[in-house]
Amino acid sequence: MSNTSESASQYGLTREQLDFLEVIRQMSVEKVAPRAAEIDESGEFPEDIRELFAGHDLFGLPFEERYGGTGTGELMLCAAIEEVSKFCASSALMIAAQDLSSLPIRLFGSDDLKDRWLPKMASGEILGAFALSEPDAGSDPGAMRTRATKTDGGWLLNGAKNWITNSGVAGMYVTFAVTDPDVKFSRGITAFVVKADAEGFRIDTLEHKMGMKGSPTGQPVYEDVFVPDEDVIGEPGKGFAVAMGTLDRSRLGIAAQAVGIAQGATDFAADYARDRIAFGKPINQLQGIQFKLADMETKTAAARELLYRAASMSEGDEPGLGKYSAMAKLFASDTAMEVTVEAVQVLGGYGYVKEYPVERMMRDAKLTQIYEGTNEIQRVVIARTLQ
Ligand code: COS
Repeated sequence: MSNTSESASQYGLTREQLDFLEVIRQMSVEKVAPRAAEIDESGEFPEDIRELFAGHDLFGLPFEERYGGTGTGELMLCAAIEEVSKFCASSALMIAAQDLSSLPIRLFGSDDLKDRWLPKMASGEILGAFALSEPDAGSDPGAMRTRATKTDGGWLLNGAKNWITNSGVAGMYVTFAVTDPDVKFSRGITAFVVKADAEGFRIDTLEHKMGMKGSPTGQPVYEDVFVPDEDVIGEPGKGFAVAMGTLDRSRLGIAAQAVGIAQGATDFAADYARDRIAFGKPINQLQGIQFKLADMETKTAAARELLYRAASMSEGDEPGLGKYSAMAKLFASDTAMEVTVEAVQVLGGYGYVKEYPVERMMRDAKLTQIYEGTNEIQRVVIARTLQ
């Protein structure tokens, strides 16, 4: 039993769900791990992994059974993201991004929107994207400039987004735009579903990133893109709350990714230290290395506990979820960064070269401190609950 399964069972995963988790772990070890370095090196979106996940129902994890999902809840989703992230964080991001991009519809969408989009997303036939950030509005999405103006039967969108995960591979982009520039910005924003093949929509640039290279990040551009009224998510003017309510939950997925990266790096460093001989004995017999490994394991376990506590709150609709998901994301991503830096140190010169996965893990970990709200924003969200 992995430490993920062990903790998840204590937070209420059923026998059946634990078995599913074991299948995901096996699949990650056998099929995902051997592809991770190649995916990182080529920077190409791994269609084979997407098919693998679709075949094993991994895209169904965020969804209820009535929409073709697994109906297994938030904790199972987090545990699954964690298992995959131990071996390839870019691949795990496909699942987290499917959660993020479908949450606006799941939480705020009409029945019609749910019926039209969720089954296709649950099967993995369509990947989604969440287009909130802009070149000049990342931490402060209320300052966005993308506009939607009312027209007959719908809206016309104009503007550009930035740093959007799944750019170019998504079939739909949940897009936030200002619909009422006369009111305080956050009150005049509306959420729309924009189809990838809509006229006037294109992806301009794809970024060359430090890490998470198998996940395409780009800049969607909107030029008079028509979106029919029925593709508005929630009420016009209430889009900011749609974005915030989504992020309150989706940040759990990033925390899970960070816990997975941290555990993957700890496991790899521990295995290495068992085999690597220096001064006539395995380096895991040296206290300098032992203390590093002990701290890595402890911090990762603490991050997991906070994450599972937050994930359990999400299932029971307990108040305070936003605060807990921010705390889980903050703590887990800072842990992933610290732990992966230490893993590189344990491997020494081998840690710094691409033959070993820990330098990739370190680069991937960095993004978890930045996306879905920088850790400074998480501290803002947490601090506001203390005032
Ligand atoms: N859930 C629902 N509604 C929320 C909310 C939440 N968690 N947080 C704020 N709102 C509502 C407020 O109630 C307020 O509504 P009214 O205008 O009707 O009063 C509105 O949203 C604006 O709230 P506020 O004034 O607090 O917004 P701020 O601009 O000060 O922003 C933070 C607050 C910093 C929390 C927000 O801008 C944020 O989360 N930024 C980071 C965004 C992010 O994560 N970007 C990453 C890219 S997405 S991958």
